[in-house]
Amino acid sequence: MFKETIAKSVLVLCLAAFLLVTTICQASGPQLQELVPVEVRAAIQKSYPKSRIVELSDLEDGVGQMFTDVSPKHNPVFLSSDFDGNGYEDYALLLRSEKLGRPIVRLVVLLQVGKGKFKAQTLEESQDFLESIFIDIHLPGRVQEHDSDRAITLKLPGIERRFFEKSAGIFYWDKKRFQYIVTED
Ligand SMILES: [Ca+2]
Repeated sequence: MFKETIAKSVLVLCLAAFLLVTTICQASGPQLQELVPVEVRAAIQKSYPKSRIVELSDLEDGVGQMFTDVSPKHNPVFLSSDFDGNGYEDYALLLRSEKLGRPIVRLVVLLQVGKGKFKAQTLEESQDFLESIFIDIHLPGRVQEHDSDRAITLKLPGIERRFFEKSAGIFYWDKKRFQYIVTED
């Protein structure tokens, strides 16, 4: 009888501990920067020492809700793909820092020029609507320019930068450099 009581108490304690840990994990969720590979974080630190990767808490609720399964493959601030077609995985990130006392967000691409060797490039700097900015992969295919007859065909995955419920455009590799096309305004 006594042994049974102890066994039951242990079981209840274990269950309580499990529930507590589960609740804490769900409440905090994954930190976006933890999804970024260490060598990529090191390259960012070197090129943008005063920046940090944008976190979900920087963004308005609507953006967060679109990315309920925040994972390395699907999140609003960090993408990886072979954007320039050289066979190495590249990375695109949103970095937050300050300029003249005001917060800014940079869209940065790290092109992998050799195994584990990165070349950083700033594609864009934003000072407004920082809570609504996010990025996504745009798969190869036809893209129509906003308010124009012009259309292009992406041969490689592009980096789509969106302002939630406002506007969108795609940075895409064209021979030797990134070009930009507005798709929504
Ligand atoms: Ca590449």
